Amino acid sequence: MINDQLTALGQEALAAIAVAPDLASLEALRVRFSGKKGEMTTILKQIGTLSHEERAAVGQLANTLRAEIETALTTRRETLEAAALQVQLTAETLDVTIPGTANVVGHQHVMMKTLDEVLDIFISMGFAVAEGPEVELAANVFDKLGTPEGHPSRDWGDTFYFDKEDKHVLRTHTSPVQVRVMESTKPPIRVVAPGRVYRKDEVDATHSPMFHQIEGLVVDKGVTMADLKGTLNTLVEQLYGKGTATRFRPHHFPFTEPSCEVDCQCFKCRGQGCPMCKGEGWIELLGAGMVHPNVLRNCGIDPEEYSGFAFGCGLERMTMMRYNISDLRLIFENDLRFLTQF
Ligand code: 2NM
Repeated sequence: MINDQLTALGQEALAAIAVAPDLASLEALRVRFSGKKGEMTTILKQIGTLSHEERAAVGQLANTLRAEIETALTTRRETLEAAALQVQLTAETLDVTIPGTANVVGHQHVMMKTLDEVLDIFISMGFAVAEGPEVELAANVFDKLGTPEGHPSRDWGDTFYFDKEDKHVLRTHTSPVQVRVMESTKPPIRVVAPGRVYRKDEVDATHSPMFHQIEGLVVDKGVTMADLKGTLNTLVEQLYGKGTATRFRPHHFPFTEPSCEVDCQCFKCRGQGCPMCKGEGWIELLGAGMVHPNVLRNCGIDPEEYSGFAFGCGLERMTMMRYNISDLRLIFENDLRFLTQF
């Protein structure tokens, strides 16, 4: 009687375990058939009503069935776990051979490359680098530099004014930085001032209302035009190679006297004449001169005691020559097809 019950239970259990659809139902079957409070235990509670011999036989059958059920549970669990793993592996398939999306890493702008090269040269000669505001007092941009009210270079058509009183302007050159240095530093002074400057120009291949300059200033006792020539010759030789000739032509600037423009021998044709230098053999590089005594005085430096030289140069023009760029606008358009070439 109990044997029959056990055998039937065993068959039912094995049949159910073999087709358990998932691990949760399998666990439910384990609890139901072989758990401590399971159906097997319930049947075996009747064992007390049996004789000694019958008990042994029932006990043996119960042990056999228990073992069969355990084995079936284990087998089914392994099958279900393998299937679950397979499902997970398929769902989480990762193709490590697909090329990744690389981060785009930027690089230095071609004009800042030129600036760094030029700064390195001046720093090696003992110059410091100075900066100042782009919105400046007209006094620093014009008055103290020998261009009083009414001077043509202060024209409304050329300068971005900030207020009706004309007291503030977008600086038209970086000379106000040197003015600030002279006002705040006792000579000797050796500085270069790179930065943005603004003029009311229409955009074309060689003009932009915002461009960059680097200007320089040396003030000390006994500074002469020879120091100016030596310094600028060194710049040209460092940029374009030893032995590159320079040419100093007389010129006029309001803030220097005497003033000059400095040409360097064409670095393409070495002075023979070519399209780069328009057949001249020379390329205009910068403006320079001995700082006007009135400018020194306006900035709190006694021109009887000190003298100085200064120079100024456009960075875009220099970059265009250095990297053979034909149109200024390319420098500002930020087209990566252009920028990544440098
Ligand atoms: C130039 C040409 C010549 C210049 C003068 C000064 C200052 F502030 F010392 F007076 N800074 N830069 C200067 C002189 C600039 O640019 C073409």
